[in-house]
Amino acid sequence: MKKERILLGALAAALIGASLPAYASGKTEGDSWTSLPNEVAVNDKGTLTVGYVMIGSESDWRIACNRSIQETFTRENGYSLLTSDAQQKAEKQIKAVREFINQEVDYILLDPLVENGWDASLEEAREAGIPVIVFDREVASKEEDDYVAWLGSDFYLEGQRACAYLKEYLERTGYEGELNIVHIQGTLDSSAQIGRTRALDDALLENKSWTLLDRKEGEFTTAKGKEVMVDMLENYGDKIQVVYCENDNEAYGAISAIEEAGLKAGTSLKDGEILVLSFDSTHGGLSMTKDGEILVNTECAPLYGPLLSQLIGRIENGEEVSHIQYVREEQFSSLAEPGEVTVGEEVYPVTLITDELLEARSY
Ligand code: GYE
Repeated sequence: MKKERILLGALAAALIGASLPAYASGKTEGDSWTSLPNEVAVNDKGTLTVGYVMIGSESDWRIACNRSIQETFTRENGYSLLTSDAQQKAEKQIKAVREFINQEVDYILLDPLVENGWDASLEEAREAGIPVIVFDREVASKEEDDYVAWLGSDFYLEGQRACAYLKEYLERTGYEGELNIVHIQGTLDSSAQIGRTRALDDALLENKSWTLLDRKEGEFTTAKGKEVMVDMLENYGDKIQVVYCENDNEAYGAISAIEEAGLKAGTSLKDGEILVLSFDSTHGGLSMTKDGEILVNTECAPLYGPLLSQLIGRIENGEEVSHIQYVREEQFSSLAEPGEVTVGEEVYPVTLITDELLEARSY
């Protein structure tokens, strides 16, 4: 992807034009919404040292996210990037925050594996005067002074859009019977899991004919997604009509288990095909959505590097930054209808996947 570069000095002017529009959602009033930009803010005032507390590399989404940060925070752009890979261990992340504090970095970028357990280390960073920017997943506390800013997805809304799509699909195809769902969850206590799970729980309460047969943790990986799907197929066989996967990698695993069981993942429930719902919309996930193996793919945007560098630019310039900022996302399917879904009062378009769209997806 070609990146345009803007100098931090010129950033303030650039950002005034691109001020973040308000966007109706279920969120607190005053929270901002933005799209992930391509522009990297170049720091020309001397090198800034940034410590990135990584989660790991469990999924295609995560690999794309890590790469985006590594490609943004380069020497050339005025940064020295230190990274610490927690390999999915919450304790390792807390240790990494402390190490970055000891190293007196200028900024800490924190993508928290889980929401809880952050109070002490965030307080230590605050006492050391090191700004922490939390992004992607959330920490439990939203207190103004626990961290400088949070940027990420509205995971609950993502789940609501997925469930709204399923409901709309059933109505349009005239399906009126009972619906048996299995659910593969992401890493427990991660924001992405919490939001997407809560949305399904709410939809189950609302749609009386939907039954949750089983729910298991798939850790956001292909291997675990497959393992738990094999298990659920053994227990429920062709009773399963819908698989709600909390990311693309789990969907790859689930689909491979479905095929190995001699069943078919597809878009025709009436023909006995299993409907797979997924999140992320990576190249692999979108390609399976285009082929109809995934019914609907609700996007979760991973390329945070440029937005994080812009935010640091604003802070360096002494500008006010939004404490909470949500990223706008899309939803994709290979079916022309439904072309939109409604959540609350809001109507969201569903994009039909084309070859061009797939080609343009860099991750
Ligand atoms: O959906 C999944 C990943 O936190 C949004 O984590 C992220 C999630 C993403 O491993 O693929």
